[in-house]
Amino acid sequence: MPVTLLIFGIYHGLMQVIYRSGIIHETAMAKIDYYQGLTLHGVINAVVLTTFFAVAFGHATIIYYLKKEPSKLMARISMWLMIIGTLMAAAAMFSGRASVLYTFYPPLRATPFFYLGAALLIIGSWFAFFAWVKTYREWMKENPGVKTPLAVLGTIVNFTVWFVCTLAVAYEVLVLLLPWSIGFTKTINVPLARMLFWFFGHALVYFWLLPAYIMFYTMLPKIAGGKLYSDNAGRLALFLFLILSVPVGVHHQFSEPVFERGTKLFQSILTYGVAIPSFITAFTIAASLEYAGRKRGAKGLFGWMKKLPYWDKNNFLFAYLICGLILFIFGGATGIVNASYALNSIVHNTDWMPGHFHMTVAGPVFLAILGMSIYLLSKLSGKEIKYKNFVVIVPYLWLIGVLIFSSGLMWGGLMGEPRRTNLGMTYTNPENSLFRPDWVPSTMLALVGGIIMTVAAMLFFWSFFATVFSKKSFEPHLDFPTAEVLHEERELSILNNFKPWLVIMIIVIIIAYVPALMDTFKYSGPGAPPYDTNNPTPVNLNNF
Ligand code: HAS
Repeated sequence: MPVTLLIFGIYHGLMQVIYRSGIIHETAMAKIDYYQGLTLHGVINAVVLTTFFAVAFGHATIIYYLKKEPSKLMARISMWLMIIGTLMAAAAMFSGRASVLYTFYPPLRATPFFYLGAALLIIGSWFAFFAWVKTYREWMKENPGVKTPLAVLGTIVNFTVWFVCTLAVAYEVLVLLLPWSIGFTKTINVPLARMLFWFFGHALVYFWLLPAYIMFYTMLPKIAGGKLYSDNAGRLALFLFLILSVPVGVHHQFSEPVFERGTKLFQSILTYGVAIPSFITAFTIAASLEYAGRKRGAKGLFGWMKKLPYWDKNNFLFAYLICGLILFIFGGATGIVNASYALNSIVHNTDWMPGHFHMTVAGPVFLAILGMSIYLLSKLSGKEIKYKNFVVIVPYLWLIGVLIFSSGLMWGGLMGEPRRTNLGMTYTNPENSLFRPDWVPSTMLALVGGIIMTVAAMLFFWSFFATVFSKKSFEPHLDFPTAEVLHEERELSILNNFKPWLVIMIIVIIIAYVPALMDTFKYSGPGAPPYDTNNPTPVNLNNF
């Protein structure tokens, strides 16, 4: 279902570059308005696809590595809640009554169905998590003293972060947005709603990322032909994500006057901190790949890079994971630019930002999702993958597309191009008095990248759906390539015990967010009535 919806998500991505490069000067295409399309693009790609994938991959890792099956009833409840929620939100977006983008900032208002749908999607994912926790606790009782498998540790860390951060957005949706959208409350506290959203919003990006990290640590070294350089490093990185993913949300709000300097400074420092587990990962995975390359006969300092199985059709996961890692070098570096308060004031709300996040969420995250989806589809349905040549070309085409696309966006961003704006109506329309000729080359570059990305996605869909509709040719089974560890490391109990990390997590969140909450109450202005995307005056509730 999410891969089918992704067809619309990708189409609206293509439409973005077409609108913005000034190829068309319209507010809508095929009766879908610019902001409606952008909402569909963001919600389908960044929220629906990622959440469904994380839950499906989580089920698979728990079952495979613990050799125990969590409650089927809970899994079914989870699946149906997520499906019903997605259908409600999709109906709201397709009918044009929820053009509020994936951040759904008030005072933009959507129909209550959109908020309810989003809440059900999230609550559904909790059910899956609760079942895994029960299974994991049973496994611990049956296996005293045995180290938690790294993939399971990653899944539990990821969903703990998800559960904690979604509590804030559930409060925002159920207590603030829903009653205001229905008309029970007349106004909303905008700074409070935005703060709650970003409490969730940055942890969300690591919720997207960690399934890919699980693959980098537990599978990539094996499929590269080597071993994992350090299991302890992987555990440490995952636990650091547990404590640092949530208390950094204010770095999305550096430009907002509602937070005092101290609040921003503290969360800025923590943001540098949350880059550390990714640096650990960069080192550990590069070392694992170097070992694999040398085992394949590589010589010299960088010779290992040439010896890796880039084009092996029967080992296509390697291509997806390595292309994601390469993109993440640039995605990570631009993230650190964003985290720097002074530089943030130059790039905030410009095209730089989608440049950054397409090299992260549309980089390692998206490629890991695509690769693993078709891998699991084949294994679990017993069907051979069709058009394997396409499957192995897709990540390289996508990598080239994203590099070109993001370069165009970041170049434009540094010249002041705003994000989330239909530039074709004004700035990239030579007929308009606001025309900016200097923004034409950058938006054209983004267009070229966007077209290459679309071609890559079409090749993927071709192969994916050809496989879905093909005949079963072997017995379905669940199987993951699992890397051995290079060194037998000293076992550290702190790296196999959730409790101390959970306590630190709670303390750091309190230190970071109590001042943020106090600032919000201290400086919030009067509440806001609801607004519609295309209208600068408040919505008349009776006409909505
Ligand atoms: Fe970000 C905004 C800071 C990571 C996603 N980010 C966003 C938004 C999204 C997003 C979607 O501080 C926009 C939200 C919106 O709509 O407004 N981000 C960071 C920092 C990191 C970071 C410090 N972001 C991510 C990840 C994302 C993501 C991951 C999605 C999955 N981001 C920000 C800030 C903002 C922001 C501000 C707000 C800006 C504003 O003003 O609005 C760090 O976690 C990054 C650390 C990463 C690294 C890279 C490590 C490299 C690795 C690859 C190694 C390669 C190998 C291959 C081994 C340090 C692991 C070698 C082999 C060969 C053959 C070459």
